[in-house]
Amino acid sequence: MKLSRRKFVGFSAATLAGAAAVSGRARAAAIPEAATATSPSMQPPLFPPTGPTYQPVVTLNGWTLPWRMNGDWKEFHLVAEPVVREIAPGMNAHLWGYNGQSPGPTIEAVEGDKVRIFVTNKLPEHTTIHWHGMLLPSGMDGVGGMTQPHIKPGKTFVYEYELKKSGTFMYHPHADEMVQMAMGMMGFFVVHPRDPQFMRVDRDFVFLLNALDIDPGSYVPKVMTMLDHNLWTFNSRVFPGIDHLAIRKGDRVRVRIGNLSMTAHPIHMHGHHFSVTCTDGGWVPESARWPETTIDVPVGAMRAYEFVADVPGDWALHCHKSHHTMNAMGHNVKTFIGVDKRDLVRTVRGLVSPDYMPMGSAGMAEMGEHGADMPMPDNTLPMMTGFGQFGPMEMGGMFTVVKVREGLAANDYKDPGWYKHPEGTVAWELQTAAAGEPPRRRYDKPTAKPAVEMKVIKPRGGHKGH
Ligand SMILES: [Cu+2]
Repeated sequence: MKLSRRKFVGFSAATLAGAAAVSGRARAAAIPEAATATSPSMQPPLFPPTGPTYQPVVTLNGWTLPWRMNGDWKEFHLVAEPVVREIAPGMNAHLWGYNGQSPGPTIEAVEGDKVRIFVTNKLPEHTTIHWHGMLLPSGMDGVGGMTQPHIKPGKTFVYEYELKKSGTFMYHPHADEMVQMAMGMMGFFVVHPRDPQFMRVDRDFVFLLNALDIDPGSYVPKVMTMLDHNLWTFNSRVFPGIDHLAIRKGDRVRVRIGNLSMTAHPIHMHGHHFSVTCTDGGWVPESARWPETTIDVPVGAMRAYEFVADVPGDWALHCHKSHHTMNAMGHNVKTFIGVDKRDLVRTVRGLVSPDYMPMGSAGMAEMGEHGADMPMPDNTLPMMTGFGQFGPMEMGGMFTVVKVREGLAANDYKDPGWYKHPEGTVAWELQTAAAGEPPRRRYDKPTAKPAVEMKVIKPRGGHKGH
């Protein structure tokens, strides 16, 4: 793992050898070291060195927070701080997050564990952490002003509780929430079942849905935006910067999706049928599940779905709100379908600027192809971008690819590249003279008269007062 250690006064920066391997000095100190990661690449799953075994999760473009044991307490250390996050190659955002990243690292533990979580505030304003969905003592719930005093800048608070239930939870501030969440402060908290066979899967992916509003050419999100965001992200990344989900054919797979944006996201996956097996309220009994291909993830909720990956190929996994699979600029581009470009150019050049370039009179697909060549401010991503093996993909935002392949090694999450389709299994172009001019036949019978005759009566002049 590419982890560097956060330096604390009096602490040495030791190399991280394993999840629970911390330096003797750190073990002796009251406060555990806080691991930091800044790479936007997915880090390998973190297997537990001691205690009950489980299949660890992988976080798209993220990592799991190492811990240490202190007696029978599992100790973690989160640092709330400003971070720089690469949204996709070509764009960095100045966000707030935890331990070097937004979203923060995933916390993993086991049902029945006693956890002690240190939270240090390196933000310019106060914060707290709320453990979303967790069953815990009221005073550990993290609602600033209500269940605890705020954590002032430079201070460290300690949260301690026992993990009563396995499942999928989240963490985020409950202090100046609109600003702090708009700045990217959030993370996952996965509690594995104590029985390693219960709800066992072969691959377990997690990611958070978040929205940012960053003007083209700028770096900091506009924190007062309520709904009209322009970057729709999985784990503060947009297509084509989002990790693909590498899966071995035959694997049982879980995908856990948390929504801490301000709008719902219908998440759709191609090629397989799945069932929701867990919400942030716990596991869904088998008798209460039904098959789906799209699952709406409401605001402030988590949905985990499972499927057996039995069909090899490249399968899209994306939000079905089509403007959520686009990047910035999406909102201000007018519809020009059917408009004659020549007239438009003449008119608009006169009105606006001699360099005006119209887009999209025959649809906007041309932007997918030429997006990267268009003049844009620095630190701005094309609205539609990305190339597959057959051409431009015309996507952005909340879009990634599930890649099911034969014979991957267990826990190998490396991108296997584009699917090699077996001969004769790809949609093909008809090459005959008639291809562009199909023979047409009217299917409906044109009627001679409209069914109901209507007479339009000219309205009288305006009402005149007495
Ligand atoms: Cu969406």
